[in-house]
Amino acid sequence: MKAWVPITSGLLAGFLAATISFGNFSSRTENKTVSGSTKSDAEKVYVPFGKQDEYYLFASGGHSGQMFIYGVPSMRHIRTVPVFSPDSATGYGFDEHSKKMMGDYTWGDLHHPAFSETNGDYDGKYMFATDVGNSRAAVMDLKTFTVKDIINVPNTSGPHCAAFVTENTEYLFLPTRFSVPLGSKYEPLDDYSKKYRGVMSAVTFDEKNTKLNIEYQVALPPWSYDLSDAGKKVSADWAVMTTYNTEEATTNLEINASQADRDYIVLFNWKELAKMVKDGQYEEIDGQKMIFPEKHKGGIYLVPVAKSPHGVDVTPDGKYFIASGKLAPALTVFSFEKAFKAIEHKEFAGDRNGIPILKYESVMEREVNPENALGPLHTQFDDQGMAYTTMFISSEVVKWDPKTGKTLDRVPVQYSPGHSVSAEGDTVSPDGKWLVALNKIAKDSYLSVGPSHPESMQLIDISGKMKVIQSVPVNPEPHYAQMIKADKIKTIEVYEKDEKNQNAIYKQEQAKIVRNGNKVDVYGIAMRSKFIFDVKSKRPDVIEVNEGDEVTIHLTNIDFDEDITHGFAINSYNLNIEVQPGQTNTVKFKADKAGTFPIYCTNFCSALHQEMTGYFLVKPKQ
Ligand code: CUK
Ligand code: CUA
Repeated sequence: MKAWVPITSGLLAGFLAATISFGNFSSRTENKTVSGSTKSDAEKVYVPFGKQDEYYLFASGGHSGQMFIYGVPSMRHIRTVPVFSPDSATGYGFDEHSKKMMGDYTWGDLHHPAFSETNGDYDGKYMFATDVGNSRAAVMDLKTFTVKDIINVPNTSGPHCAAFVTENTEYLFLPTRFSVPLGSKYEPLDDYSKKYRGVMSAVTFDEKNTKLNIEYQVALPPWSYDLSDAGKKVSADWAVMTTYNTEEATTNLEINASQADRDYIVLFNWKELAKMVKDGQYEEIDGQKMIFPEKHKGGIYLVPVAKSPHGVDVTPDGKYFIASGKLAPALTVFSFEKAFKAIEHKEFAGDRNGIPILKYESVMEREVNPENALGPLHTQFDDQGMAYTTMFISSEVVKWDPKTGKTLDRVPVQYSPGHSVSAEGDTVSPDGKWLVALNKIAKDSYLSVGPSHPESMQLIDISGKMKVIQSVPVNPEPHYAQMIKADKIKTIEVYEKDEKNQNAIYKQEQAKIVRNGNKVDVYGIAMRSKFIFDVKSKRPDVIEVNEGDEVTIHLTNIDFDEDITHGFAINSYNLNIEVQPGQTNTVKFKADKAGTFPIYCTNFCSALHQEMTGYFLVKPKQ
C-alpha cells in the first residue's frame, strides 16, 4: 500500500493543519517572488473601449447561489446571473416562473458549472449547474442568460460532484457529496453502512421544452463523492468520479475519513446503465428508477487511488484520467485503455458492496510528484495536451506533461487555488492561451474591506512561460468556471412577440383589469415612460383592489429596443420584477396590507424614468 501514500502520517498531520488554518503564508512564499504585473502585461489584458473580450468566463458563485460572468482577457465583471437564490436586481425569485422554480429555498451553493456540448465541444447553448446546499440542478439558456428550469433531486443530498455532461449532452450526472437514507427519511447513524447511500442521478435535458428530467439513479455505497468528469472520444461512454470516506465514518470526518490508505475512483459506463434501466434492472424508490449495483450487476467499477482524492480530470484525447491527491503531493494518471482491458480480463482485487475493484497496477499509467508541490486539487489542459494542476497548499499552478509526468513550469498564485480554468478547457480541443486560477484566499491583494476578503481570480498567460498578468476580486465563491469563445454564444436582442401567450398584450388599448370575485387579473403594459394597467380608467396607471384580494399582474414590456428594460415595484410590498424588452412577466400576491402604495419602475429607462410611476390602492375590509 505504501505506493499510494508517499507521505508519513506525521507529515499528513502537518498538511491537514496547513489545510485547515491557511495559516502559514510565509513558508509558502519564502522561496518565491510574488511579483506584480508589468506595463507589457497590462497591454495584454487591455481591451479598448469599443472592442470586446475574446472569451466569456462563467464562474460559479458558490454559496451566493449565483453565476458571475466575466470577460477574458480584460477580467471585467459583466453580469451576475442569479440561479439558486433570489436577486432583487433582476426580480429573480419574485416573478411566478422563478418563484416556482425556487420553491421555499432562498439560498443555494453553486459549485460546478458545465456548458452543453456537441461532439465534445462547447456549443454555447446552455449552462448547467448544481446546488450543493439544497440538492438541485438548474439549466440556463445562453440566448438570454436566464434560468429556464430547476429540479429538486430526491434521495440525494448535495450533488457536489456535478454538473458534468457527456459529449453530446446525452446526460448530466449528479453524484452526491453526502450519503443519506433512501427516501430521505430518518435512520440512526449506527445503521449508516446498511441504510445510507450515496446516490448518483442521471439527468436528461429536453431542449424543446427546456426541462430537466431525472432518468434513473444509482444507489452507490455510503461514501462521499467529490468530483467527476465525463469521458471523451475513446472513453465517451464512460465517466469517472472520486470518492472519500470509504471508511464510512459518521463523525469527525477530518480524522476518520482519512484512515484508510486508499479510496476509489468510480468508473462507470453510462450506456450500459441506460441499457440496464431499459431491461427493467432497477427498483422503484421514491418515484425514481434506482439501480442497486449489488443486485443489478455490470457497468460500474472501482479503481483504487491514494487516500482522499479531490479532483479527477479526463485528458482532451479521452485516453487518461488524472486523480489529484489533496492530502498528498501525488497525482495519478490512469489509462482508460488499461481499464477496459482489466475489465475484459476480470483483473479484479475483490469488490466493495458488489462493485468489482480493478487492480491498481492494471489501470495506473504513472504516479506524478512535482517537486515540493503540495495539495493538488484540479487539472486543466491546453492545446498541446499539457496539464495544469492547482496546488492548494503550496499556492501555485504547476504545468506538467501527462505523457511523461515531467514538470515543465510553475507559477505562484495568491493564494490557495481551488480550481483553475483554461480556455475551452473541458472540450476535446482546448485553446491554450489563457488560464484563470480561482483562489480561495486573497489576503493582501486588494484594498481591505475588513476581516473577510473577496476571493481572487488571477489571469495567467500560458502562451509562453506562465505568468500571472491580472488579478481581480470576486464575490464568494467561485469553485469552478468555464471559459468559452465569445462568438459561440448567440444572445437575442429582444424577446420576440409571443401571440400564443395568453398573458401577453402588445397594444396599449388591450390593457385591462379583470375582476372575478376576490381575484384580480391585471394585463398591463410597461413602456417609456409609463405603466398602463387599465386603458379605460381615468387613471390608467392605478390598480385598486380590496384588502384580501388575490392579485395577478401580467406585465409586457412593449419597448422592442435592445437594453430598454423596465422594473415593476410596489413600495412596501416586498415586490419587484423585471420586464426585459419584449418580455411578459407575471407576479402573483395577496393584497394583505390595506393602504396606499406607490408603484414605480426600478430600472432607469429614459429621461422621464422618475415619472414612470402609479399607485396600488388597497381598500381596507369594513
Ligand atoms: S470543489 Cu471547490 S475547490 Cu466544490 Cu470543485 Cu475543488
Ligand atoms: Cu421604465 Cu424606468
